Parts: sequence; structure tokens; C-alpha cells
Amino acid sequence: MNNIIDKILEGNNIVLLCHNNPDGDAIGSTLSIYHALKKLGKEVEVVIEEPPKKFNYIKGFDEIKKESTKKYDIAIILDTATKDRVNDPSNIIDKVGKIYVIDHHISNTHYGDENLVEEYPACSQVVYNLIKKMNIDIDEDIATALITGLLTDTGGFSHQDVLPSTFKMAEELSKIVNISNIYKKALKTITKNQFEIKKIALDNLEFYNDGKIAFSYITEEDMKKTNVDSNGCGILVNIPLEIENIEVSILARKYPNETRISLRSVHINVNEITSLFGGGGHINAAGLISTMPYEELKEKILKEVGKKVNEWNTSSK
Ligand SMILES: [Mn+2]
Repeated sequence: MNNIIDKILEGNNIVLLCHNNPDGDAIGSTLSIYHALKKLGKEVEVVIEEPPKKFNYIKGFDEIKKESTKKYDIAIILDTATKDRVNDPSNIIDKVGKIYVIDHHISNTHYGDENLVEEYPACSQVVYNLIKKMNIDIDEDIATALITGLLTDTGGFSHQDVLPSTFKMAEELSKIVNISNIYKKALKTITKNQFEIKKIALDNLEFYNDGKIAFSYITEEDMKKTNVDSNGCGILVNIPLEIENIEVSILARKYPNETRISLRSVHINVNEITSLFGGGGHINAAGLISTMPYEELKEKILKEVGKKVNEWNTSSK
């Protein structure tokens, strides 16, 4: 960690980037380090195409640039496992001096000049450790950004990968910000449009393997009709996890030329499944993009997920 701190401190003109379809952890980890570096007097900019508006309560949200032609010495890329997933419409990373990667995905390919990749439930926890190590005072703005990342990536501390140190971090942040209020904004509020697309996804829901696998889909048409972008659809895959005995929830987003699939699991490693199809992610949350014909893809994924679910059932009995 010391290495990357020294390298970051050498930079003066820094750009912060995160992944496509940015979620709460992408925005939270990016804006927390944004405030931290500004405190050190660095010139910092955040470039994210279409950050989800629901996170506009985090200070600095309104300063996010959609694109930039500026030249920077350093790009710090947060929460992004692979180079092709970087949310970078202006191709900043092709022109920048150095690329430093800060991430928590086990599938990270270490594509930076320096890589701080540690297995934590949220990238925001990696950033928290970094900020502490840099002796930067965590104020309300930093704390709001960090807790947003932590809450959203852990599903409100409900995922299997939450660590004792995650609660310690939350405990410290709870002295600075009101976590309940942020919880409500980050996790418990959806728009009317999201509610409409949720109804469609629930209508399309099917069950497999004795009700242990839930599969649903939405089409690009549905997204247009309800005016919800792919970001806004992020909530859909989690809904079936509320059902008793569900092991895996799968949501497909159908586009004319490709299908995007998200998987969530209670126990099994879905990252191993998405890896077979060129995707990635975490043990309990992973995704992939495929150009395979939809029905064929659906069948193959259900087969792989089914195998894992059966294996887990036999081994856990
Ligand atoms: Mn994350």
C-alpha cells in the first residue's frame, strides 16, 4: 500500500475514473478519494459518464465531469476489474501518464502501473484503509461517500463477504454521519419508473431446480418504455433473493445484438460461472455480456448454475 501512496502523492493533476454502469460503490469510492486528495491540495477531477442521480446527496456529485479532453499525470481507477470496463468515454487512459488501480474484485487483471487490489466487500473499504494510512482526516463528505459504497456493495451488510473490519469501519463512520438516513437514500428508495420495470421483471420470473434458481429477463424495449437505464435495472436481480430457499437469482437484459446477465447467489460462487463466459465479479455477485443467441445462452447458464447448485446441495447435507 505504501508504494501506491508514494506514487499518488507524486501526481498533481489527477483524474479519477470508475466502471461502466457505476453503482454506489463506484461513485462512493471515487468521490471519497476525490475529497481526500483535494484536502492534500491536489488538482483532481472525476470523470464519469452518467453517474446515477440517486447518489446526488454525496458532496462532489455535481462536480463530476461527463467527459474531459484535459491531460492528466495520473489516472486512478476505482472499483473496476478490467481495463475494458473502465467508464472512459473520452479515452483518458490512452493519454494519461500513469494508471493506478484500486479495487476489491478477485477477478481484477492488474492492468495498472500500480495495483492496490484487496479482497474486501467494497472498494470503499480499500479506499478507507488507504485514506487512514495517508493520515487524512475523514470528514462528513468523505464519510458520506465511503458509507454509501459500503452499504450498496454489501446490500446493507447482508452479504456473506462482510468482515468484522467492515463493521469497525461502519462504527467509525457512524460517529461522523447518520448511517440510517444514508441507508434509506442508497438502498430503500426506488423511482416510480424503477417500480414499473420491477413489475415487468416479476411478471417474467421463472423458477428452476426445485425453486432454488430464479430467472427473469427484461428487454431493451422494456427499459425504453419505462424510461429506466441499465443502471436503474441494478435492483432487479436482487428481488428474488427474498424468496425462501432461493440459491441463485439470474437476470438477463436483452439487447438486439447481445445479452447482459447478472447473477446473485446466497452461497455458491457465481464468479466461477461468469468466468466461463468471459465475465467476472465476486463470489455472490457476478455478470457477463454475451453475443450468443439468447435461448442458447440461457440454457447454458441455467445448466452451469444448476450443476453448482446441485453440487452445493449434496456437499452441504
Ligand atoms: Mn464494488
